[in-house]
Amino acid sequence: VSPAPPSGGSNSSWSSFLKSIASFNGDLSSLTAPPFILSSVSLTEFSSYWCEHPFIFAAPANEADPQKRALFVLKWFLTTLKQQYASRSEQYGNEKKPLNPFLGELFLGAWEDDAGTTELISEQVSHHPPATAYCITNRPTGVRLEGYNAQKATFSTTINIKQIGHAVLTVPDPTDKSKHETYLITLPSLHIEGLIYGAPYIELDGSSHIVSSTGYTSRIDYSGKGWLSGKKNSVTAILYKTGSSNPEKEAVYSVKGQWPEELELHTGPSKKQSGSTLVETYNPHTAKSTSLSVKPVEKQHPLESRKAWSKVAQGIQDGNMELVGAEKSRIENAQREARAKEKEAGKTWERRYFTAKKEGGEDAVLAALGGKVGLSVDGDADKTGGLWRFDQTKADNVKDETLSKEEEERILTELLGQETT
Ligand code: HCR
Repeated sequence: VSPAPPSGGSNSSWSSFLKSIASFNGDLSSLTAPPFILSSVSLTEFSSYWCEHPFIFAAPANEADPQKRALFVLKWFLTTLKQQYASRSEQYGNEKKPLNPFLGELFLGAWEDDAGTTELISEQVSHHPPATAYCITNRPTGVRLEGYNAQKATFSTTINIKQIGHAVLTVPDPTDKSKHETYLITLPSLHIEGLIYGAPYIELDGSSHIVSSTGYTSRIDYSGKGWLSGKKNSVTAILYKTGSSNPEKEAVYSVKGQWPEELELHTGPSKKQSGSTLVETYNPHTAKSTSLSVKPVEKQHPLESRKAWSKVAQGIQDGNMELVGAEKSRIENAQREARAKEKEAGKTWERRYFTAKKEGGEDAVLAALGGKVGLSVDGDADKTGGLWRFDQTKADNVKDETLSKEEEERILTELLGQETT
């Protein structure tokens, strides 16, 4: 099959891109992609994909039955997959390469829907290795998701990506607000399909898990279109009592479908089981989604993603690669210099909203639940620059902060390499 480029690209640049992938060194940020697959969106924005439907995110807090709460958490997780992994290919016809965030980059916003206000804080907490941390809180219910992730890529037939990191969902107990339960969430591996046809898209691989402090586990199995059978972006999931010796048979709920298309939620191990009833059919095309509100660029902090990358984004949109290259280099050089200065002064960059657990320090959630889903107690800190947790004290301190003109100019010049007047 002769490689066809995505629309807007040329055959020769797509072919040389494919050739360069074959000798790819595993660092996704170093992948030199042709202009037509460059996205003007930074990876810090991807944290918002956890909450396309805030009312589904907050729903467990209003359910008194712990087993149904666990189902609601599974349902919410499954409903995030479409935006996380298929939104670019649906919007543009192909996956795109996002901007590689700089250390300290922020993406902040909020959703407003029937569940009230849900806030998003996303921060690039590590550059080498690149890792993004996030915290999403539904204000009225207190449901909170916090997590961090990095990617490790390898090449074998195509680009395969393992996600390193995890997420923790905290749900206040609706029957006793002084208590809360936690759900530890592992992240699926993925690979790029369709490269040879010039229409790259994501396929999820293997399994991921959600294990709760209330004694339930969900196992989610992903598969794609095989040579002879199978459908693209397929998923099955079972929810069972943690420790069950035969989860397939003893599942209390099960799910089947294609994550960007339709999902069927049933009671029992499978739809075919006698006595199994359909709980819900979820259709992402008709489900109400809410857009994230982000402050206008003029009102953003200089380290906020859309403000910091605005010139690069403009260049990508206009196809002006000279501008893109120059503006990217400006930020990268300024960042390199800032790190060198910090090193000289014996300082490290202070993260604005997150703090890494001290090396060897115990994390209560990982200690209690990590072993059940194959996560180590150190949260793979060596591969993500730290075991990152949201720091409420830091967040409270920056809440009322107003930047002076001088401070803003200092950030622009010293951290982003911009000339100010
Ligand atoms: C792999 C990927 C960057 C990482 C993206 C992650 C894993 C980031 C965290 C989100 O919560 C989930 C997520 C979703 C994305 O699907 C995944 C991206 C898909 C492609 C992108 C590569 C770096 C792009 C490679 C370029 C291709 C077209 C050759």
